[in-house]
Amino acid sequence: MESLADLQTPIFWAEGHPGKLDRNSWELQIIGACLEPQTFTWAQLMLLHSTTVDGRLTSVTRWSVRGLWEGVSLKTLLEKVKAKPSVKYVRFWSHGLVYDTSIPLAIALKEKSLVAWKFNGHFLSEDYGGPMRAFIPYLWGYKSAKSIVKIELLEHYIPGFWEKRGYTDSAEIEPGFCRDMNEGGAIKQIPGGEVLKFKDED
Ligand SMILES: Nc1nc2c(c(=O)[nH]1)N[C@H]1C(S)=C(S)[C@@H](COP(=O)(O)O)O[C@H]1N2
Ligand SMILES: [Mo]
Repeated sequence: MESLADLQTPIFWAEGHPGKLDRNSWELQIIGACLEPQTFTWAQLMLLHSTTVDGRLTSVTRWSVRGLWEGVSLKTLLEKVKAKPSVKYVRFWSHGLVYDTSIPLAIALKEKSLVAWKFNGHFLSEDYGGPMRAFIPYLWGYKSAKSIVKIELLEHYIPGFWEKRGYTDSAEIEPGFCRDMNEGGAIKQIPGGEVLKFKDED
């Protein structure tokens, strides 16, 4: 099955490309409003119950790519660290701690919200946020932070990299036209994140 590169998915790095990243020594720290903050090594993450979801990454710049995303659900990770009942938002931090973004807890707990490491069976490359990235298909792509090293559990909202620069805090996907990368960039309509065919054409 096709990789993100095969589908010519655009590569976004507002903070600059991170260069080569090492999967085996990667660590993901979870801190903030929880009883048992923890740093997960790559090996520890691989032992967790993984899940594969069919979902779309849809950018506010109007392209969308669908595939099978594999990783661990945020719900599982939040249970592991014993998130406090006071948690309201989940904040992702990318490698280098320049790019961050936060999502409401209710979205983080949905079944397709992941820390993902594979797309269509291929490990994510550095271009696409490897070794691991947030995958939040319910919201615009800027919430799906790439190459994450830290997750912070917040009691109050903090605007992230793009939110401070004018993108909405809610990142609710608005209906409209966008390019479907699974179909060579053909223009389609997207109500609520799922790209549907425009009109009745095939
Ligand atoms: N660290 C980091 N994560 C990021 C971004 C970024 O610039 N830096 N761009 C976001 C945006 S706007 C989108 S649409 C998706 C794009 O993912 P891709 O570059 O893997 O296609 O990543 C999101 N995550
Ligand atoms: Mo985006």
